[in-house]
Amino acid sequence: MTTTDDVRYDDTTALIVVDVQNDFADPEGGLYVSGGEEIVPLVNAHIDAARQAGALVAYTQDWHPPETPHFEKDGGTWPVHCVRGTWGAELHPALKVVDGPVVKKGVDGEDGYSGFSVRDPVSGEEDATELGSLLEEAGVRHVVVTGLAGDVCVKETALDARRLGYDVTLPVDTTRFVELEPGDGERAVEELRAAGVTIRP
Ligand code: VGL
Ligand code: ZN
Repeated sequence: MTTTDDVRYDDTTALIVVDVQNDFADPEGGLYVSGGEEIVPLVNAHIDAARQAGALVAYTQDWHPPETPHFEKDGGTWPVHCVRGTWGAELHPALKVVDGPVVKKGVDGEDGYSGFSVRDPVSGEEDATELGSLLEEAGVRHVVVTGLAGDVCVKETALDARRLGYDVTLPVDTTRFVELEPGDGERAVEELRAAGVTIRP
């Protein structure tokens, strides 16, 4: 077992690194999350601790087609970001990428807020990604969620992990918030706490 501050890793734990991509983590990115670049070394420390303990490290990547109702220009919410195959969709160059699955979400134009599921923004139809079965096959019981953004994809991933019955921890210093509305970050943390997610400094 290894620890990074208050988070423990062992071989029944998975670290899920959510959307540490240029569009979110680089100030030049299409949907830059303020301070996003600051988390990269902290996330890397968790990746090291997880690896040393034999924990699974899984990454997610928001991966949109050029046109999708996920984008404001096509009737949705967000500025264009993480278009498949572009610089903005690449994992941040300073992120440590170790052996482990990389799960792409939103590939068919769905909203892919949670790493575990995607949802058609028009019909509302939901579909699972491969992340759930990957964790199940690996015998995972504890999940640590990190990355971007804390009030969107990190939140939805953590909530889904709770729904699936995992013990979930969010080291909150390893995320940053979009704050589409002021206060969204604080509300997200409260919602996660209420859902039984352990929040670590
Ligand atoms: C995200 C907004 C839109 C995220 C993805 O990764 O948090 N936010 N798509
Ligand atoms: Zn997106």
